Amino acid sequence: MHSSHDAHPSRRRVIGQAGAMGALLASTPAWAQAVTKLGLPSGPNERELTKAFPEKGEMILQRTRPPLLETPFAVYDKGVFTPNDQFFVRWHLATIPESVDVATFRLSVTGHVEKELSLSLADILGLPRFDIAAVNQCSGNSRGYVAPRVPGAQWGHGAMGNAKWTGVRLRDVLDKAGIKSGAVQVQFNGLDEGVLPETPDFLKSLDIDHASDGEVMIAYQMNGAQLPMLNGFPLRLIVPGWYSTYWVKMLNAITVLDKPDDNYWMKTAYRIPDTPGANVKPGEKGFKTVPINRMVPRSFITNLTAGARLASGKPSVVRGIAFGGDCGLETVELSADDGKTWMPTTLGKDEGKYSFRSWQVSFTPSSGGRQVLMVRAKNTAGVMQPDKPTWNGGGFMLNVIEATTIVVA
Ligand SMILES: Nc1nc2c(c(=O)[nH]1)N[C@H]1C(S)=C(S)[C@@H](COP(=O)(O)O)O[C@H]1N2
Ligand SMILES: [Mo]
Repeated sequence: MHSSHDAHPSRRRVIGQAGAMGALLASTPAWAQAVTKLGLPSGPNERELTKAFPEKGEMILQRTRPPLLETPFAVYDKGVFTPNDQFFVRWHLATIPESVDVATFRLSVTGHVEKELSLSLADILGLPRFDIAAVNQCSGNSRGYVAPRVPGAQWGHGAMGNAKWTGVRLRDVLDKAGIKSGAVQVQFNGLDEGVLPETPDFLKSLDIDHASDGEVMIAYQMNGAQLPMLNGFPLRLIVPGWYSTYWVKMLNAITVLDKPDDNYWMKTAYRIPDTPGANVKPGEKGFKTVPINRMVPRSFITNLTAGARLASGKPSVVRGIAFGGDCGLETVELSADDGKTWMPTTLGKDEGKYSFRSWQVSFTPSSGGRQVLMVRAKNTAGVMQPDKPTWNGGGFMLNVIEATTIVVA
C-alpha cells in the first residue's frame, strides 16, 4: 500500500508540461519519425510513428488535433499492463488544457443531491482508495478492419490498453453529496471543450445503480503513476467492463440527473443497434438503438504477425493476450485448421476479471507452407467471440475471431 502523498500530483511538474503540450497545436506533424502499416483493408493504411507527444513514447499517429494516438501492437506482447507512455489516446474536442493547477483544481458534484460539493484533489486523496485492473478500450477499436468501411477513426487493434487504476469509489463521492430520491443518472464532464461554442460538450452518463456499484472509480493513478495529461490528468472515470467512451478524462464535474440524459453524446453518438451482437446489414434502417455499454470478449496473438515463420515439426510457443469484456475469461483456444478443431491454451496470472490476461500454447506445425492460426476467447458468462465480423454503422464492438497467416518451413 502506498502512502497517499505518493500520489499527490506536483504542481511544478504539471505546469512544466505546458511547453510540450504545445505540440498538440501543431497542424502539420513535421516531427513524425517513421511509418507503420496497419494492414487495413481499405487504405490508406500507412501511419506515421511519432514520439512528439508529452509523456508519450512511440505512438501511431492517427490524428494530431484533437489527438488520436494508437498503441503499436508489439507493445501488447511485453506484458498484460500497457505502459503509460504507450497507452492509446483519444480526444473528441480540440481545446484541451495544457496544464492543470493541482492546488486550485476542483471536482464539483451538483444536481439532484442533498449537498453540492466542490472537492479538491486533497479531498479526493483523503477518501478510501482501491485498485482495479481494467481494460480501457475505445468503442471503435479495430474499426479500420470493418468491411464495408464505416466513417470514424480507422484504428487498428491499438485503441485499447490495460492498466492498474488507483482511485476512489464514485459511490463514496456520491454518498458524501447524498443522492436525492428520484435521481436516475449521473453525468460526467471533463475540462476539454470544443473550439466553437456550438460544438456539444463531451458529456457521458451512467444509470444511478451502475454509478453506485462500488466498482466505478474516480482514478488518480495509472500503473502506479499519476495519469499522463493526455490520459486525463488529474482525475478520470473508470467504468470496468464498459467501453471507454464513458471513461471521462480530466473529470471536473459530476451532475446527478433526475431524468435520462439526452445530450448529443448519449442520444445521438455512441449508439449501437439493439440487435443480437449489435449487428445490422449495411444500409439497413428502422432498427432501435441503445447507448453502447458492456464490452465483449477478444483475444489476440501477440508474438507472431502475418508472414512469421515457424519451423515444421518443431514445437513453437504461440502466445498473446485476451480479455472477457464485462467479466472474466473462461477459455482461450487456438486453431490451426480453419476452426475445425481447437486446442486449449494455458492462461497466465489472473489480475482480475476486467484485466488483460496472457495465454500461451506450444504448437508443432506439421505440414509446410502457409497456415492460418486463429484464436478465440470465451468469457465466464459463456459468450464466445463470433466467426463473422460484427457490422454496424458506427464500426463499434468488433470482436470477430482473429486470424494470422504464418509460413511453416
Ligand atoms: N474528457 C474526455 N474524456 C474522454 C473522451 C473525450 O473526448 N473527452 N473520449 C472518450 C473516449 S471515446 C475514449 S476511447 C477514451 C480514451 O481514453 P485514453 O485517451 O485515456 O486512452 O477517453 C474517453 N474519455
Ligand atoms: Mo472511444
